[in-house]
Amino acid sequence: MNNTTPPRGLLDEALQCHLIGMDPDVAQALRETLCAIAQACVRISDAASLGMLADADADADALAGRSHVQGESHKRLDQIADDLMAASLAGCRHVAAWASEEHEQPHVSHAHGAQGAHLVVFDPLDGSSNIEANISIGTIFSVLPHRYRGMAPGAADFMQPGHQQLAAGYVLYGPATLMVLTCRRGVLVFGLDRRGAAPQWVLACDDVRIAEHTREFAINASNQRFWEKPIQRYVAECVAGDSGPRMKDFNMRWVASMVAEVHRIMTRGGVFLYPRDTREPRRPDRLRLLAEAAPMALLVEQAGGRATNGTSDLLDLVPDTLHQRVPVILGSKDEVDRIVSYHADPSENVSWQLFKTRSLFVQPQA
Ligand code: AFP
Repeated sequence: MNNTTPPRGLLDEALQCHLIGMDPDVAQALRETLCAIAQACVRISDAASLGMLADADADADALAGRSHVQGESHKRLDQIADDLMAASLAGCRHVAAWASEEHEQPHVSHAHGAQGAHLVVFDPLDGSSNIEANISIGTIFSVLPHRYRGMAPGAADFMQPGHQQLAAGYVLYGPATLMVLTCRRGVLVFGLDRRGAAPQWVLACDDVRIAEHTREFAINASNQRFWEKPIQRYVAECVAGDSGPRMKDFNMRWVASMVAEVHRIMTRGGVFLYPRDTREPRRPDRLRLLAEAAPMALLVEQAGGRATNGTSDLLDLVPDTLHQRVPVILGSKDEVDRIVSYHADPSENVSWQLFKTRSLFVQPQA
């Protein structure tokens, strides 16, 4: 990440500068939608930072017969995050509908369903299995165009390939709360500054570039015996280190929180793999295309990296269902190129390379 001369500016004004040259009405709509998302994430950050204390407050309130803040006593943090995002999007005049990882169906805005310019997809709290351990978690979001203005959108309107996204980003709730954002004009990083009377998103970097070369990979190695051959080969070669065909040592990381993994890659390069596996034949893929893979792919590509399912660019995949899952391989370009070449190698005998993006395979259910 290149931030030798840190830029400054608050979210709205930074986006105003960043979107110069775009149709002013289109730019304003995008700014307002992104600010609504960012505002929700400030509140999610507040809730996340309370951690176990939120439960303690709820317990104390329950014992005393008091109702907890917003009636949210004992709600799981991912449900709270989901509610906060939904409330913020409902108040934004440009959001026609939103789809959350937490719900089967999209939610159409009561007030702006027909006229809103945007559809928003989000994973309110990615890595939520890490919450109890106080490990970094995050929110992932994607803004798609509402193509049939004048009509209330349905699930079919969300079935757009990732390259149609108008913007995408994530918020990382770690030692610092950071928002990493793209409007297809490079990648920006904002930090949440809590020193003033009200928390503010401050621009910290306006040109994130992912290192092309890396010696670091991230994968859940406990699934090794279930991977397909190209992934087996890639990881075996990395692990073989300087005595293997790569002739250099590699390092491995696994946070089990995709936002944290992607942010590490943005910062110092690397490759993240959640490949197809045969653990549960009816559910060979783990990550969701619309809420996780596509927004991360847009960010990574805008930062000079590459994102694929092994045979096709993630941004080219057209979802069949709202919660469709896909294999995800993303990060430093050279490594992703290498993994793609292993998938294309006929000697690796990848059963599904014949079918490319989708078709004869039964699509896994959410
Ligand atoms: P949760 O939000 O259910 O914790 O899932 C997060 C995630 O989808 C993604 O962030 C990680 O890459 C992946 O799961 C880690 O999963 P495993 O470590 O269980 O393989």
